[in-house]
Amino acid sequence: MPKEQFIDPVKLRKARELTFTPIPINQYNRTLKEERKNFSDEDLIRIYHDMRLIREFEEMLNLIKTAGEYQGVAYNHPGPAHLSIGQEAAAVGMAYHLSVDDFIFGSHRSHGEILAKGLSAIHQLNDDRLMQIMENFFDGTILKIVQNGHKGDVKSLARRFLVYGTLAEIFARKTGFNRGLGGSMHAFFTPFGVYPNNAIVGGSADISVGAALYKKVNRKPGIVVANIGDASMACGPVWEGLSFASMDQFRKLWEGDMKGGLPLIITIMNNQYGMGGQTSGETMGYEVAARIGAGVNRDQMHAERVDGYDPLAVIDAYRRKKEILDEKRGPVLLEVLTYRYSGHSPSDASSYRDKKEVEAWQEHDSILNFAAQITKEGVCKAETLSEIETDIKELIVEMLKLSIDESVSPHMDLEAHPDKIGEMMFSNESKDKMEEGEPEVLIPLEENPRVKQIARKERFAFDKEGKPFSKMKQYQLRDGLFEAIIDRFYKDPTLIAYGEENRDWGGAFAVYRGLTEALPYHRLFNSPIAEGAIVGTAIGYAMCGGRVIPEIMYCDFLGRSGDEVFNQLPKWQAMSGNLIKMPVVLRVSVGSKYGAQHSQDWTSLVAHIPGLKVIFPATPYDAKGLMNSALQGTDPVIVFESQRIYDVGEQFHQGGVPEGYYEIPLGEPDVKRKGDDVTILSIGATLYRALEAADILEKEHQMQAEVIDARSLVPFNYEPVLESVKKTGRIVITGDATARGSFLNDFARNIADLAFDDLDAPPVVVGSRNWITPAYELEDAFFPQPHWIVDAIHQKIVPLSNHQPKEVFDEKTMIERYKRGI
Ligand SMILES: Cc1ncc(C[n+]2csc(CCOP(=O)(O)OP(=O)(O)O)c2C)c(N)n1
Ligand SMILES: [Mg+2]
Repeated sequence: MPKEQFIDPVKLRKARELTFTPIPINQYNRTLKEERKNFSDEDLIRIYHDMRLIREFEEMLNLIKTAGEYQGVAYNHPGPAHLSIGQEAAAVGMAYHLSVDDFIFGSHRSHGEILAKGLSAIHQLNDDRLMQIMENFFDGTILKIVQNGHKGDVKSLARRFLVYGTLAEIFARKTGFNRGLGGSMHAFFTPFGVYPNNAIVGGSADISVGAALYKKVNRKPGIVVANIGDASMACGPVWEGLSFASMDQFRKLWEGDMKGGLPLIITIMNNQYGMGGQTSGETMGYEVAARIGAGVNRDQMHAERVDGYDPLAVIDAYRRKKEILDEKRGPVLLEVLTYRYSGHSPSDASSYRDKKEVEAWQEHDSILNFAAQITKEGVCKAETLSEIETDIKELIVEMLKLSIDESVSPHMDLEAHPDKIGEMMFSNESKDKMEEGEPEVLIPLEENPRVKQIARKERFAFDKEGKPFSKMKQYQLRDGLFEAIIDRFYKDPTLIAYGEENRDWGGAFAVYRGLTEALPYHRLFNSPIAEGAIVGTAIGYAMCGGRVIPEIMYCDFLGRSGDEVFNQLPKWQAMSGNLIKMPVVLRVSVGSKYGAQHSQDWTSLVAHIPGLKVIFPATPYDAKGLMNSALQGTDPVIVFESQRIYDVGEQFHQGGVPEGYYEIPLGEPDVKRKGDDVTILSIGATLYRALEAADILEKEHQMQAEVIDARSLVPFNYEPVLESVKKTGRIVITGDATARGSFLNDFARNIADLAFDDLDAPPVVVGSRNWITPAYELEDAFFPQPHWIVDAIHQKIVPLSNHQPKEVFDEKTMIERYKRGI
């Protein structure tokens, strides 16, 4: 809500008409003769070579998949191979003008793009640089393999490196580009500017927007290209990515050299089919996919369709579109018309299309046509092209043999190293900043109004007599989060934060109040209401080397970013073979008072996903210390915050919340109250209800409860809890998540396992009811209440004398509820 942009009713209510500019379709019309001034003979032959190599590579895989053999070499590849036979000109045309500083992202069908971009990089880099890249990559492991038996120059060695690394990855070998953990659909190689390919349709769209944001904010050279399919244009993350990429603020509100559009080309690789669904004519309504650009922004995203069967047309388009990006007028939407002869995958019987259609496209084959053109034009003789073909075939046979040779290219040995993949789930680094440099800020920290306001607050909730200070006077949980975050903004020049209403408003729950004054637009901004893109762009930003704090306003909206949180954020570190770091601290606020769609605690959902760290601080001291640790790390951390307790003061840490920097390690639970008779382990805001329960137990039943605040869900150190259970022999686990399938049960199960001999009774779970969260006035019947904990102890662990339970936990009732699914 930038106040300076006045929204004038008089102007806006006037009658007028929107007009669109024509969207070019296949407008390239230069002849090869005309193009010869722009391309040397060598260039043209190279274009042929690159297309031909991709074709052979994919045909080899097709034969391996369908006949189990290529050129007499037999192999059974059980994994996927989504081939792009027919789409070569689109890939080579794209890569031609891109440098290693230009990053491409792709889809499940991106072998061709990896090879095209890699070959283009090899052409552009000098020998020293190429050797350096090959020597440094996995300590030269791949280089050593491809050097063996190689005769020739560095570029031909690099070509072997590229083909081998890609193929070994497809075959899940530990010597592949991603240690065999990515595979066919996810292979990539960042030193050549090839960024992750994504098996989730449209998955690369919002991630690539984040990569472009990284380039812009950190003033990095190069552009970003997302190669996504025509069918992906139906996907939510793609639309959210388009919305995010084309926000007006880049041009209207960002200042100085930050003013201007994102350096991004979203390329629709339009092969005209999803798997079997025909996009134009059946499953979509756009007819020409480039039409979409017209609805996105005033520039119509400079959208056009080019003929992807002519490599020179594609090269021309990229050259022109790159110019637009250089002028900061991005983003661009480019539709590249193409066609795959190969099935969606080798098991595809092509039942959805007529053989004649495939044949008709084969008659227009880009490689054959281009070969005919260049020989006709006298660029080279047909024999030269045959020699190229022979050379490519030899290369591919040789690399195939190497990549399937178990002694050269083994699979990861998980018998000898059972935890090898486990070790790759997190990077666990500790870094003040992701890059050297001076962070851009607007005022010195001490001049910040919020910092000044906090300086006047009481950092411990109680005075010397134990009386609480007024709420306004107390240093609150939101202040703890703020201090950790603003401190990092002044340390790490790459750090940015965004989400809904983050700027000016100060975040919906006032954690960011004071940040707007401190930071330029490009470090703190309002995003569109696009939770998928909020997380997806953060993933792309982090992948490229930045640190970022995206925010989801209510936990219930996590569903909107399901793919990003479940499939992307947690997986890329391990899928990359640990080449990628993911310093994304995702803040998620758990709602209160707003009913069913605004008050659910979904900690369990994310704790279930391998690859995410999950914390839920419940005190100002823990909020600051845990947030500091999350921001110091290089792993994705989901930080849950409860709206019930943003305003609590520090009641536990004697001396109050320290003013300086300190870290609380992720994974360490904390004993908030000592006791010998029963342990209560709580998650998040339920801590305060657990403490009330402890008061009741003490006053009414002379029982001392030990209350442990989990603080973290993943990772989690069970030792302090086991220590407590050894003493008490009893444990109740409580939190606000609906009990069924919750992490509370995970805790219970593991504690039963680990402390069986010390327990007098099985661990008891007290979670929320398996209902919708009702209105605030009815919430007490839904969320665990202090007396529920007492009632559960009475009914499930030890009978309490003179106790009349109100909440029922007996077996009969529970079995009945389970039967009814509630
Ligand atoms: C979210 C999601 N839905 C469905 C699939 C299964 N699937 C894989 S590829 C594909 C078709 C994709 O078509 P398009 O985006 O045009 O790419 P193309 O395969 O044509 O290259 C489908 C439905 C998937 N991988 N991800
Ligand atoms: Mg398609």
